Amino acid sequence: MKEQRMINGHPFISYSKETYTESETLQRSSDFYEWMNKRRSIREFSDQPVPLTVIQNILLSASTAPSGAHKQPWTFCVVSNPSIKTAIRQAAEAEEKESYENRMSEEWLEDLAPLQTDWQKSFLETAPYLIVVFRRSYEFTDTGKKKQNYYVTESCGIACGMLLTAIHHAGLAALTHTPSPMNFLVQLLNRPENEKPFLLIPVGYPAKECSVPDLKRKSLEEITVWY
Ligand code: IYR
Repeated sequence: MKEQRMINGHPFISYSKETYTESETLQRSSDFYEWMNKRRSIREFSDQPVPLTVIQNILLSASTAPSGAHKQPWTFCVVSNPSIKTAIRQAAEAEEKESYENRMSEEWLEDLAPLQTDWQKSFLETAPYLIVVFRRSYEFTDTGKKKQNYYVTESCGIACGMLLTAIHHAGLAALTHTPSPMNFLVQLLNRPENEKPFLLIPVGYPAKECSVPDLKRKSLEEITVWY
């Protein structure tokens, strides 16, 4: 156990971490980029099972994310029950059909053409796990009073980024799916009023035959300004 000392009545522990030589640092940062650049969102999943412990570990990794005032304003609902997955697919497809046919602008549909998506979401039943991330805008105290969380969107976004990285690291793949609107998830998963759906992330192995759009990522020049 690390030794605690108090600062203004609050416990602190000393922190240090492994560092590397300059050449090791160069190598590690480059290797990590090469490896991260192999991550792709997929829409064709295998139904091959994934051990529950793997899902628990990737969620623990996600929850190491920094968050406003360390409130950790997220709930990860993990769905493997086939009838709940079917209910989610049916509700998502109903919304998506309406979106693709009536709600999305021509410009939006044109922008999506390279991805060749449509309203059908069979991956919601095929993927062994659906992780539904909820953002918690506030908490309830023991006496039922509302207590504010901070930077909830930023915190959940970072946690989801770390979740996707942990999924990739475990050799699995995922999709960041945002059926719109997502309110049906509140009812289907029986969530409390302080939680709002944030992202729906199917997780599993890619199908044997899995293709992804041949997208290019922006160059360093395109994404940076140096001062
Ligand atoms: N939610 C729809 C549409 C969609 C929107 C964006 I922005 C994407 O990057 C991909 C899809 C769907 O999931 O099909």
